[in-house]
Amino acid sequence: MPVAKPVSSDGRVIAHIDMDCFYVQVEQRRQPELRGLPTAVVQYNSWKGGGLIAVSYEARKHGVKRSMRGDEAKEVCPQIRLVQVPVARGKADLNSYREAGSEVVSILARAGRCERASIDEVYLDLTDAAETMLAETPPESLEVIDDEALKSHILGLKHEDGSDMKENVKEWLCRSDADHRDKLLACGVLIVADLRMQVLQETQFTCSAGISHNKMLSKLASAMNKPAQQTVVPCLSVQGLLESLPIKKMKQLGGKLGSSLQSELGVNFVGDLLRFSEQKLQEYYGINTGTWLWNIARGISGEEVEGRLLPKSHGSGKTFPGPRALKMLPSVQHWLNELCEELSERLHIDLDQNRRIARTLSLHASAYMSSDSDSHKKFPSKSCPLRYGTIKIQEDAMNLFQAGLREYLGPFKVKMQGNKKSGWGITGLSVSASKISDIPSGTSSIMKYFQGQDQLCSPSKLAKDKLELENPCSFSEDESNSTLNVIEHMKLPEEEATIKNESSDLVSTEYKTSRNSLEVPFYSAMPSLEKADFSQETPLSFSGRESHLEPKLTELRSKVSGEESTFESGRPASEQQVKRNSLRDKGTPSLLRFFRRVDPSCSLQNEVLTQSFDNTNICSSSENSISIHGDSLSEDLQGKEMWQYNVDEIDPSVIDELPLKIQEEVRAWLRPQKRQANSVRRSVGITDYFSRNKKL
Ligand code: DCP
Repeated sequence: MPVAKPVSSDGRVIAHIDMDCFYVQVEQRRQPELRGLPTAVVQYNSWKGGGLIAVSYEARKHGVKRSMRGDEAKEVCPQIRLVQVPVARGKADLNSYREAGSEVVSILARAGRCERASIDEVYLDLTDAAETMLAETPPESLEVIDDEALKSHILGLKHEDGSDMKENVKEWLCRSDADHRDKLLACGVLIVADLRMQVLQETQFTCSAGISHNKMLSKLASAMNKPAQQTVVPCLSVQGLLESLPIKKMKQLGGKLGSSLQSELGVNFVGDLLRFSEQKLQEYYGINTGTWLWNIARGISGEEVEGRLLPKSHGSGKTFPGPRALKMLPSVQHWLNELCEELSERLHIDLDQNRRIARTLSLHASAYMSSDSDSHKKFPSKSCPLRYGTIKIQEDAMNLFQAGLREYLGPFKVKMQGNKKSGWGITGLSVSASKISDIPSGTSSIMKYFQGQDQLCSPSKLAKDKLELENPCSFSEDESNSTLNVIEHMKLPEEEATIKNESSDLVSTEYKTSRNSLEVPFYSAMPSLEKADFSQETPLSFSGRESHLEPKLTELRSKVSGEESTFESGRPASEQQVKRNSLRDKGTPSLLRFFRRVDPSCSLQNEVLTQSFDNTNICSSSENSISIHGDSLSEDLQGKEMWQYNVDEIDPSVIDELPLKIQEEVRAWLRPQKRQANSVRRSVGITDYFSRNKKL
């Protein structure tokens, strides 16, 4: 076996904290009489007693496993207490678990950079805290070491027969001759033990932890000794740990790649990878995967702790096992509506509370074909740009489902509509919203939305926008009618609005179908120049009279005229500049778009009431329309330019989609209108306002 390169460690101290049997603990806190009893939480669904989703450690001792259903659990452990998850909308309501997870996160985040990895898992970068402790109160200087820290498991630490384990640990923690990295880890041990105690005292929850120099090793370690314990991986123990770690236990190697490593290369343990050079691994699996494999064999992982306290995505799903499988489109529609309603609610809470927007809507389903019981074909996951608003999400999700179903049924000659006796059956449905990012700071008020937006409102820009509007959507795969519908009502003008195929087990990986797809969502129905954001990561705002807008306009023009095809690779320099600028000017899906999309012809006719806000004026024009202008704007547009829109055109549902603060402002302008309730036309969505052909 070749000699391994030394394990890389940059001296960081990373902890992975994982709650123990989390849902059970939440239920036990709610019902303290369950504490200490074999308990499991079951899904909402009475089939065979419901599926177990969390099992207490007392129940595990009796052989109860998460893969069991309630009835089986009772067979192996008759005294087990089964608690059903709370229910809302006919499905599991996980809010109490999410909130409990947030309680824990808020405690852990006190200690260092904190990444919420799942509902009950957190990564912490404790490097600074450990460095500070080492400088000020190193473990060796402490008279008493906390008992919880002394109970730590230190990988590779030998315990002589009869030796006191806690004494050994204390010795390890307090070694004055240890290498600096191990000294930092020792500090990490004390910090994490203390944090776990705080979590217990403040929430009544226990958790387990792994402490090492990187995320990968810490995650492995946290699972090694559960519940309510912590495990440390000193540098010198990394190789021993990986040598005996089954390849499938490693994150990301549980699936096809792990199987391939076993069958193609005979790699059964992570340490077996040391037999292969980096080049060889690259030949087999490509440059990136090859290098990644080479690194993990040595315990190297450079992944940063992200500093994110909020979830990366939102999802809502339900299973329909056995006879509950959905076999008709209307029942799928019913459940999708329920799921989308929940998703939409959570998106709005996220928007209101955290000022975050999601950009991608995905649909996943599991299905079977009754005419072909041997088929293992997977229902293809689909995604599209996310539009805010429950009805829109529901429509889009249904269209994604139909696109997926059409593809799924492809080889089978089965009717889409479904048939109760034979045909297809849906055993699981979920919708998720991902690509979530912050609305940039500085947009807390509607005023900020309008500052420096001048160039975008010039008549020439409006003309260009018009071109955008008229530019049809394109598709990157064969479109079904339903697919087309999704795109049509999204009205994503210049982009390749695409329903993306996703492998169900790689749901949240790349989303690079469309140059604008990530920019679409918040006001996706509002075709606007901002959509010409060529970056995939960041929405674009126009925060001033910036010269970089010009290349953007040029891009747009060329795109509209068909000169531009793909942005996937080889970006020209000007385009890269645009991207850089767009990143710099991280923008907001702004209400401004709402206003400035309106055809200039819809100016108001009646008297104008003016309210002043800082240097920007919002002019409410009595009954029919509102104009907005700013000083800076006026300058550039020879003092004439105003954004105007017709109050009659405001759909209350649009207002509901705005950030709360902005809602208040808009509602204030509209108040006089309400008295004229009959004159307010209710349309179905934002798109309706912006139809260029609409008669105003
Ligand atoms: N969960 C779920 N469905 C699954 C797996 C988990 O709903 N298939 C929920 C219930 C769990 C919670 O997520 O309590 C956290 O999952 P974990 O995998 O971390 O498992 P537990 O926390 O239940 O147990 P452990 O102590 O083994 O981590």
